[in-house]
Amino acid sequence: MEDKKIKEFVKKRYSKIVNNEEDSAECSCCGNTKENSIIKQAQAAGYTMEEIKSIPLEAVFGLGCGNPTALAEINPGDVVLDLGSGGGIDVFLAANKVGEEGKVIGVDMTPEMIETAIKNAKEGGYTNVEFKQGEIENLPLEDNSIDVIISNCVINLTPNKLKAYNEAYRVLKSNGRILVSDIVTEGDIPSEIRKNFQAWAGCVAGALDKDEYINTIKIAGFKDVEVVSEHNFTEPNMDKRLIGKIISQEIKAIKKCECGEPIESIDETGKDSGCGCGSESAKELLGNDTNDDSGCGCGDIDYPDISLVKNPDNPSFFANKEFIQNLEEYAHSLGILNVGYTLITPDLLIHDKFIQYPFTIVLTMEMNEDIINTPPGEDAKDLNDTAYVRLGILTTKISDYLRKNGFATEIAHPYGGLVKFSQLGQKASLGWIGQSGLLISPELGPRQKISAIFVSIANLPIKESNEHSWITDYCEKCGKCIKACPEKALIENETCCGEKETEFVQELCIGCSEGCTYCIEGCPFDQKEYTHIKNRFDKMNAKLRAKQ
Ligand code: B12
Ligand SMILES: C[S@@+](CC[C@H](N)C(=O)[O-])C[C@H]1O[C@@H](n2cnc3c(N)ncnc32)[C@H](O)[C@@H]1O
Ligand code: SF4
Ligand code: SF4
Repeated sequence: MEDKKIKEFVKKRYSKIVNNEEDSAECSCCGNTKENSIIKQAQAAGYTMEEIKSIPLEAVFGLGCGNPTALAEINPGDVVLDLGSGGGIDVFLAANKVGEEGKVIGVDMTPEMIETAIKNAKEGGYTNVEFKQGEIENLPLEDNSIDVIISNCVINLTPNKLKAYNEAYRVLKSNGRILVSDIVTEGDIPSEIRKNFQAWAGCVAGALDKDEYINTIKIAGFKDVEVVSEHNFTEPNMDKRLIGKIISQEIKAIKKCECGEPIESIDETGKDSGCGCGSESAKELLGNDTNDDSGCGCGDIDYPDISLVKNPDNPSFFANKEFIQNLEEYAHSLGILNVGYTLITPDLLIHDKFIQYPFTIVLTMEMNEDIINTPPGEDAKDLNDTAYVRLGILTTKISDYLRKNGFATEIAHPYGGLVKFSQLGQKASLGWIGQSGLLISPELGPRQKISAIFVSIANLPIKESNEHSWITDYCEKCGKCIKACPEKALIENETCCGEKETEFVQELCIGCSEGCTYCIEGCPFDQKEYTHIKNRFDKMNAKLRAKQ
């Protein structure tokens, strides 16, 4: 589903709710059902009758899944921001807490919601509230200007949750905190529900798995991320397949430096430069900080371990076949396409960092159609970054699985520059590096992101041979990626002995800074099946040999 279409659908749905046009029988959560009155729905979300009576009744739509102001420890004088403020329920509750010296700002993308909230504020005589139309992924607010952020059942609706949390981080002051009520999932959600717009607008399809949700907040840079409360979300009309899998959570987190000290300065891009201790936050690592000339954040840097599971004190060194099989099944169930095994050697390290265990598990994940079909630019970069975050999260999950089973691990984040992933993939026999510089695998061609886990398992099933080396000869005759590159970052040179040699001018490549994928799209291995290409190439070579 395209991000823009999702947003339009969500916007339409919430404008219909304001105008009482929504067929609420189809709503799955975050919506008022025919059976439940709005007040009952609000009480079920956690509001007391006293709280409901203290604000304009027209602000209550029964759309929340928690009561964030009750847990956000809002103080008089605070500047509070409500992400996706709807009719203003939480803005008005917070306004009663911050008093006249404080202020509460509500941001919502649906114009009808904003109009209703402004009307409610006027009629309720509120002077310390402000409502702004805008998107939570692009907040119409200054950096470093908010003390407390609250949000109630909104972030699950955005297709780009990392962007929303990055924005929340940007506008928060140092030591500012966020308290979010939101819907998350646990276990598999049927894919037809995931793809359904109605289910997205009803808060289910867009909801992230609970571990991924927490990791997303951490990657945005937040510290002390904590689930304050959680309960199973059910309602009379809920699809039976979802029962027990939809969870309403209240999560709090703080903006502070890794070392626990307040952040001292924010630069012009809104990125914190820490407290001066030199510690790098996950956000800094994924942000625009870069040591290469490509203008993106990839390479050169090591990533912090954001795993929720500690390494075992006395790790195991041997795994039986059944465990390896279960591990691979688990990885595939998460969306990992290939799992390969190899030993890391010094030539594959980009940096001189000590890695305790050389035994390496290499993981690949597909770069989906959306990334490939979106032309270079901001949207493509977002999609590309999201794929890195997703693979980072999956890698962490697989590492957690290993740790829980007694093995010690260390993660090489896909966006990081700890090791050379394409070469590692080749060494693990997952494919071969083509002239584009990318690993080409039978299953995905060049269209993959790669990550790795170093593990204490000394008897990994490492393959001795690599059957894909013929790709070098094929590339010599192809050269389509060179022609496909609009930036002339791939150039064909002739060596002194008349042979062709490809040069990669990385300064010209907009692959990371703009999410360019033309060299992937242009590659025959992206369009045709590996065996088909191999068979034709073998036939052609046989013919040539016969002629000689
Ligand atoms: C920094 C970086 C970039 C930089 C610079 C790349 C570079 N150093 O040359 C820029 C921004 C330009 C870039 C662009 C892209 N990148 Co990049 N990038 C990385 C990163 C983070 C580090 C690579 C690195 O610095 N290596 C260190 C140097 C010293 O190694 P090296 O021996 O010189 O070898 C590298 C290159 O020089 C190149 N190379 C070496 N020899 C030759 C020869 C030729 C002819 C060519 C064309 C390339 C080439 O290949 C190696 C891998 O980058 C890796 C992740 C990782 N840790 O591996 C991803 C990674 C290599 N990138 C990846 C991808 C997908 C891309 C892009 C398609 C962008 C995108 N949409 O994601 C483009 C493709 C450009 C291309 N044709 O190679 C994937 C490749 C997956 C695969 N199938 O192999 C990786 C592995 C990320 C991942 N986790 O999946 N990238
Ligand atoms: C489930 S309702 C919750 C409203 C309110 N928080 C409450 O508890 O009553 C979701 C609200 O978020 C808004 N919204 C959804 N996605 C948004 C986005 N990306 N940016 C800004 N607002 C968004 C919708 O317009 C809607 O008003
Ligand atoms: S990612 Fe784009 S700019 Fe970079 S080498 Fe490939 S086609 Fe060229
Ligand atoms: S486009 Fe052709 S030359 Fe380039 S990597 Fe793919 S097969 Fe090799």
